[in-house]
Amino acid sequence: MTQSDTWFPNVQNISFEGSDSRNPLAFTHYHADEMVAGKTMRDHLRFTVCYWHAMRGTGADPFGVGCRLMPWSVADDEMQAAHQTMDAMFEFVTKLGAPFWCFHDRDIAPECDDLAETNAKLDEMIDHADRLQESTGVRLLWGTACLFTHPRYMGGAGTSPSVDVFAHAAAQVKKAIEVTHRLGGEGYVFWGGREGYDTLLNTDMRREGEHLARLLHLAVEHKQALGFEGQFYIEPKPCEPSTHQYDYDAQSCHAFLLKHGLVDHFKLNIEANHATLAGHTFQHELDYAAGHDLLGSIDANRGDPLLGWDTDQFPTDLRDATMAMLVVLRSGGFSTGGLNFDAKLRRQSTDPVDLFYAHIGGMDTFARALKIADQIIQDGRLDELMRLRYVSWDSDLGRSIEAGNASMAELEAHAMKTNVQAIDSGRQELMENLLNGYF
Ligand code: XUL
Ligand code: CO
Repeated sequence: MTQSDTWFPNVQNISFEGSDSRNPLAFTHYHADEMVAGKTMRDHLRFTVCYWHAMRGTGADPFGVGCRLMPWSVADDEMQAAHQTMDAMFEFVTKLGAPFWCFHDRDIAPECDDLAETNAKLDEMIDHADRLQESTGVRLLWGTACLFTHPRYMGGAGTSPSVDVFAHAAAQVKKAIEVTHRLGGEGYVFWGGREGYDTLLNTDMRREGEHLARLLHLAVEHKQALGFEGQFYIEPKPCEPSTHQYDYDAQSCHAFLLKHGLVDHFKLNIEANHATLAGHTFQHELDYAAGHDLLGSIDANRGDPLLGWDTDQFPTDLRDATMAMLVVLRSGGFSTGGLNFDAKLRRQSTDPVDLFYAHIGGMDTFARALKIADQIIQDGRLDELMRLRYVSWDSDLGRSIEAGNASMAELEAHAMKTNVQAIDSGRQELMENLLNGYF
């Protein structure tokens, strides 16, 4: 591994110093080689740095333009800036010790007036990324196409009322899958940023759904033609910027995938802040996905409970992270997925070193969460209470209903002789107390 020291000259490689350390540029809990539940922390957590927030974030919000000019963005032309930004990205990820990165096509190379020129510039940056992956050992968790920033996508991409826009989106997805494949990406994400509507007055919802499914089928066909074996993911989000987004939450994505014959080709990339926007907990979305063999990857961040929008803050809530890691561990862990910090610095965090503080905090939070979740599973008291709650289903009658063998008449006969008035305690308070005991 070679490493450059150009963009963060005052930061050394971040190392594990243990929970007594007072060094803010060290890990207190993330110890990559430490074994937890049969695997290293590195292999459990598969931390990923995202290009768009980490390298391209400017602190802009709906009320103000960017207020943070990172040194790698200062250049004579767009391609020089693109090269510098990618160098800075790999220096950052290497010093942080995260094994993965991820990107949108338009994060890494500029968009030009025509698609052929845009693709050529993208290829130049993919060559550069290939070299940097080779020299640093950093790998690509997933790639994606940005189908929401350019004005042409104002009415959606796969769901645009314009067939020309649909074709442009398809071409962009085609190329983005190809370059992800070329970089050895372990997956490819579809986030339907504007695949929804602002008003039903001008929206044919049924037709738009069919079009979106068609785009996804085309992507599956192209993936197969290329021989790309990475996992496809849909990243649910209920709204923002659209009033309603079709891939609303895990359950509605599941229904969409089933309806359109796509369920064998996709898993879900669950994002914490998207879950809360949908009125769910992060744990709910993960649990739904895991329970239906759809849990693929995670965008680890958090919202602000006092703000109703996608603030994409770094995850520092230990309890939330622990509930997430419980679901991940119980479902057997990540295979192609990982924990991607789809999170951005606050507007007032203007120093490049803040990127290190932010990611170190997120990594230590999830490392602690992993250890606590493992302890909860080893200890088994919560699992036992859950098991007892359903124990009546382990009876002959329960098994026969679950197997589809019991008739209405048998159930009626059973009800005649049991006449149940209440069920055993759900033990919620006890379970909450037990949970607190692990922190
Ligand atoms: C937007 C969001 C995206 C996706 C990738 O809310 O989460 O950045 O993760 O397109
Ligand atoms: Co995301």
